[in-house]
Amino acid sequence: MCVAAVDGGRPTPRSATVTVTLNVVDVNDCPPRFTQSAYTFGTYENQPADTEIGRLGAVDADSPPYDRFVFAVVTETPPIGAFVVDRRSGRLATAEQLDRERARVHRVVVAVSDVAKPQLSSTVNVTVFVADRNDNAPVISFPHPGNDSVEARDITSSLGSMVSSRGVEPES
Ligand SMILES: [Ca+2]
Ligand SMILES: [Ca+2]
Ligand SMILES: [Ca+2]
Repeated sequence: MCVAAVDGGRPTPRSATVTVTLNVVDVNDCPPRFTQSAYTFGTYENQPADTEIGRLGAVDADSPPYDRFVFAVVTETPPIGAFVVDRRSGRLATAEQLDRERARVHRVVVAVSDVAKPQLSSTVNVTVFVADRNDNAPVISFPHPGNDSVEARDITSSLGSMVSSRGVEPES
């Protein structure tokens, strides 16, 4: 930076210049920010714990050491503790098997906080959709107890014999 000083002398003002070097000392005034305003991921139900759901990213505009940050899960809906985020890498994974018949959509709020004082942080909404697997046996709702299942089998077998008898007797 160059600073000039000019006096008010007449008829000719006198001036002098001096070069000033400013060392700006950084302070922790920037919170870490997620690289996306929101995240949406999909996964299948019934996968083992520690299945990776996705990766969260963040940046902190401060210079070291004020640009270091860690991730943490803040809240979950439904609140069943089904997700865990790696503090350092932002890897979001399951903490247990997911059951689509229990919850098709999970909403997770994740925070990223720097490690300085005062500590600054940001949060982001993560939506996880759970895709279906065929993990439930069909439930027989008909016939009702009573019951018509024997009659249905009889109809099927008699239709079968009618078809085969027609097959061997083309004239009928
Ligand atoms: Ca910071
Ligand atoms: Ca299931
Ligand atoms: Ca299922």
